[in-house]
Amino acid sequence: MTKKILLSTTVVALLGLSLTSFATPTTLAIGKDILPLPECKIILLQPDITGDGIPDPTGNWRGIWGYWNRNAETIDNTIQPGIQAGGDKNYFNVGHNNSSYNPDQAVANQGQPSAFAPGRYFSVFATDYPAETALGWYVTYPKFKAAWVNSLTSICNTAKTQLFVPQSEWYLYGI
Ligand SMILES: [Ca+2]
Repeated sequence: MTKKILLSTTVVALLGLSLTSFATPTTLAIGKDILPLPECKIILLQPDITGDGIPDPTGNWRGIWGYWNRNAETIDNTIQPGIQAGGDKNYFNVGHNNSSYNPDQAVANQGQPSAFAPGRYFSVFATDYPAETALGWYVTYPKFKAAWVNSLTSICNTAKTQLFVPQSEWYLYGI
């Protein structure tokens, strides 16, 4: 909101126009892509079970996600029906090459946003998935965009791990 007000004020100042001469910004501010952005993964750990004193993997990975809404407006399902979390324009599915919409909300809705604010956002939410597999996020506004967390996804740094792992478990990661 602050951003919008500042922008309008700047434009008005530059052009010497009154606000009333502006068309509604909504007509110009939408229609660009929303990009789902995978960031990194955390190999989830549990206390040592093999007896070597070193924490062991749980068998699950935690993928961290952000997004980039290139529009100047928040995009939600009033603008794009189906873009609510788990809808057919904003869903998850398992596997590297499985982009088909699965309406099962336990699969399709992994806690992603239902409304995409303007701009680029990091570390918005996390999804758990079995180690050595992949999880795809598929967003359509206006074009279909796909992204995955998988075995190739880089390991999160300490700061990001601290964001998405409860503090009581930081010791497992040596932090
Ligand atoms: Ca161990």
